[in-house]
Amino acid sequence: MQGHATKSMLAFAKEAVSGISKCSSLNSIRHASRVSRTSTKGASTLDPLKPLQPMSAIPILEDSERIFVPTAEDIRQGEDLFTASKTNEIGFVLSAPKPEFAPKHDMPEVAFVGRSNVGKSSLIKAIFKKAPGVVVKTSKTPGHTKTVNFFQVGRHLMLVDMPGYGFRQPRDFAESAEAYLATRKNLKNTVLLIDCNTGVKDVDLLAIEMLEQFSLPYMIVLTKIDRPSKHLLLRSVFDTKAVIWNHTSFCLPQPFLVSSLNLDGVAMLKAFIGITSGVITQSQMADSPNSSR
Ligand SMILES: Nc1nc2c(ncn2[C@@H]2O[C@H](COP(=O)(O)OP(=O)(O)OP(=O)(O)O)[C@@H](O)[C@H]2O)c(=O)[nH]1
Ligand SMILES: [Mg+2]
Repeated sequence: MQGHATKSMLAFAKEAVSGISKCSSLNSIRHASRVSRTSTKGASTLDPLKPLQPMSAIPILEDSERIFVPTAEDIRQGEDLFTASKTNEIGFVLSAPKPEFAPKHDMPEVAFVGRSNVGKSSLIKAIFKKAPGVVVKTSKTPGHTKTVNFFQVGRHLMLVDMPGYGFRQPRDFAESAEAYLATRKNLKNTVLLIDCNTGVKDVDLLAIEMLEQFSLPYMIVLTKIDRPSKHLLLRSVFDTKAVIWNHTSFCLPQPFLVSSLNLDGVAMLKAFIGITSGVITQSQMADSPNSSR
């Protein structure tokens, strides 16, 4: 990596929302220096990578890879963003079988992609835990989500639940999901989910290749981290990092870890989505010369 660009999270978010090329946005964040903020007590424990560090002789993330260290304020704003209220209505909008049926609006969108059964719908459901009226359908049976489903978060952004690829992938996957990823102007960030218990499979490498071809900024989120032992989880993190290092140019170097079952890591992801969508303004404080952080 030729890491010389120094750009803040705020700059990334601004670029993302102002529609500057997705490619330059993610390259900026990928090569960004560590955001120089001290995490506030309590907030950093929300990062499931942290308890794994004592088991590793080397840093799990180099400073240059640790792009996001959430503060308590980031977490608070992330929680607010995804809490339903009269002034922040959260709900299902529509299912689009093809991109031309997608809703028309000027908000940023964040898409959740991954193998069937990896936990995409469950993660969106976990993110909407404080929006109890929202129904996100999940299932033990792979191939459950068949269309591209849009969920609106106030007037701020949309989360997009995609059909899974791989086993029992919908027949029209190319015309629906792939076409959405290839063409959707509102798409600002893509969350690629990988099951930490199985690791990156060949079919995931194909998905990575596709996202790279589209020059899409994306991040990898390891799911179902409540299942493996800490040692297996740590191995999965290092394997994922190797994939990011060897196969990607547009992927965030920092993998995120989540459990939709016990909500580990979900608050951190909410804050990150808020910031990179330009909704949360934390970095204003971090960037300000008067900032005490
Ligand atoms: N233990 C555990 N199980 C999970 C987690 N997330 C999802 N699951 C389970 O995994 C199965 C699949 O979850 P979904 O969220 O429907 O998966 P999906 O990726 O949306 O699947 P498709 O729509 O078929 O592509 C369900 O049985 C979930 O309960 C998690 O974090 N921990
Ligand atoms: Mg689903």
